Amino acid sequence: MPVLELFHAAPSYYSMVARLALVEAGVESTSRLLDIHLAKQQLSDAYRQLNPHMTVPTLRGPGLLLTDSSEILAFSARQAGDAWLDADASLAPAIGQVVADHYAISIETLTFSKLLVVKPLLLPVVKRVLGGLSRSLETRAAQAADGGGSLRAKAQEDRQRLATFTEAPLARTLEAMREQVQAYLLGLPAPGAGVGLFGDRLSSADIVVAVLLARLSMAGELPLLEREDVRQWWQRFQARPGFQAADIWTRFQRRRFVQALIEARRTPLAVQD
Ligand SMILES: N[C@@H](CCC(=O)N[C@@H](CS)C(=O)NCC(=O)O)C(=O)O
Repeated sequence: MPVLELFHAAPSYYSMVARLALVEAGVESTSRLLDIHLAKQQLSDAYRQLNPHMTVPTLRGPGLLLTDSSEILAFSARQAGDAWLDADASLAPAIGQVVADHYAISIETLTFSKLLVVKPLLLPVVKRVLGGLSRSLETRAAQAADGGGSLRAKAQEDRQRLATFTEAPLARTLEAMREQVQAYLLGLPAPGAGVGLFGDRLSSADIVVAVLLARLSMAGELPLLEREDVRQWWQRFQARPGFQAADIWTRFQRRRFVQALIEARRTPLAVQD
């Protein structure tokens, strides 16, 4: 298969879903790092042409453009074929349900409500950044040659984010997120001794649950995982070579964060052909 390019950011949750899916499915891709935090390269016009949501990840190849991690996950499952249990028609609906329920969890709300409960002094900074972002996106939208629909939608998303963190007490928001995640984890299948949550092979469910547990670990929320069987599966999963190769963060790595920003800025035009 010709080389695919993965546009992603090192610490980004949904980039991790894409990286892990591709690696575990044995699909090779070339890394194109973006600085989504400081330089905000995802908002550039060049990247917007590629992915109108202005989010990472994006997977591009000849005749292929996937702009959402769930699409990259489904693509990986197709590439994996019988190597993943998604190919088993009797298991596919249950696997699909675990994946869909995962995507119903707002990882961003979980991560940020936790961060802001622990560090409340960051709230004014978050408000200022989100307020500034939505204003500058609106300004660009008004001048955009293409009508600026995607920029306006992004500005609206940023206003919605702001509302999430300001309209309800943060501790209550965090509590609601914890309840949702806890219920999700309790609803997972009972893994046996095999590599996968659903049996002796991996599936899309393993990918999303592994990245979710990595994020819980990073946020100091792993105690939400009360089940011993899933804990054991998680221990085994972290020892997989693919877990290392996909660079799944279980803690915040300051030095890697900075390195990835530098690397991303060295290749600012990587989006273009
Ligand atoms: N539904 C999208 C969500 C992607 C997403 O929210 N990515 C975050 C990073 S984890 C992002 O790009 N944030 C930058 C921004 O929204 O400006 C997917 O699954 O790919």
